[in-house]
Amino acid sequence: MKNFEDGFSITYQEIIRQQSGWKKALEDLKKEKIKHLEILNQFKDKVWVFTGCGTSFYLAQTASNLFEMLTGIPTKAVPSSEILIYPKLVLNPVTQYLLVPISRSGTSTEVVKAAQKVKKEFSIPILAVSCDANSQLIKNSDFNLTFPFEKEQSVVMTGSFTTMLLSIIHLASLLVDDEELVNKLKNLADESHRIMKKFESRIMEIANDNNLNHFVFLGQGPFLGLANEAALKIQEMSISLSQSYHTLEFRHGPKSTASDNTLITILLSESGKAYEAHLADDMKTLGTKTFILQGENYSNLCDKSHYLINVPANYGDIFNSFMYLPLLQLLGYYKALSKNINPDNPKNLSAVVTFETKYDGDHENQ
Ligand code: F1P
Repeated sequence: MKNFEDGFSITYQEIIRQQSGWKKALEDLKKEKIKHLEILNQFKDKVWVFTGCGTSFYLAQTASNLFEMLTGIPTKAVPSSEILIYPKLVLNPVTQYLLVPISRSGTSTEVVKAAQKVKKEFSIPILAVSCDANSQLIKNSDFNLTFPFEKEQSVVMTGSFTTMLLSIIHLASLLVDDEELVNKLKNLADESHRIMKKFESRIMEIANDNNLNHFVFLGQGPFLGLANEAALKIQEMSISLSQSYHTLEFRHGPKSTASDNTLITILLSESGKAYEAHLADDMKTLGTKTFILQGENYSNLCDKSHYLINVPANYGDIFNSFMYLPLLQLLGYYKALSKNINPDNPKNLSAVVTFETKYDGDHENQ
């Protein structure tokens, strides 16, 4: 068995193979078009509640914004634990919902219990999204989005995030009669892989700046979920201090912790790029280093950033997540290597989080 000491990393392999996985998933999802359109038509007048745990919650945040931007269907995103603990803050009695639990394994305790609780106590239908078509979550659901997926051996989620997100974008695209959207979906995997390989050395350069030990990731709208995920990745893989916020929120207090050991990464959006670029320039006065990810058609809004990666023009706020995230996953991976930490074996973590509870569905067992 090859291992980290031999220079092999399963996490790295799973990061760089993810785009080929997208192609396989899309091919399979296309065959389910009729079934998926039926789901959309049955629930397009409901509020779609996306939920998950850890990385899958950040995926839920990103997916809910992108799904609503594409379809106009109202959505919200909550951690599955909130459904268990404060269900009435998530689900009100006058609104009709569809629950969309998201889980790589389909077995994390909170997400499985949340789906059971919602179905049993609130009679809300479940559309589950998982990389494991045979998981408990899928078996307990009314509908599902599953696809062929090479099971991840790594603890941290990488391609599972982007492939499950892509399955949700594909579902949304069925409601949008837009040829340009279909073409972007078709070209996305090749373009993302090209960008990932083109800028891998730039990411290594950033990760090897040993003066940087505090990482802030900023994003608005669908890029907040991505910023949260990027912060978690660098924490999990490299045991580094990281924070994430709505981009413009950073000025309102959190910037007090910024120093010349800080790297502020801004995931620029089409909608907010002027505001976000201005913040990037502001931050330079704090002595921090800035790393901007943006569409190349955003022109030189951030010509003062220390690090800048331009992704292909016109993929915009719907698809730039798929350009940005593989690079941010590599940042966490190479930061781990720079600290001689094995990203395949994150401290205190397991690939799936399950635990026994006193609670059995809707009442406490004494
Ligand atoms: C999600 C999760 C990840 C975490 C780690 C363990 O599990 O908790 O968020 O980063 O990889 O698994 P799942 O419900 O998506 O399987």
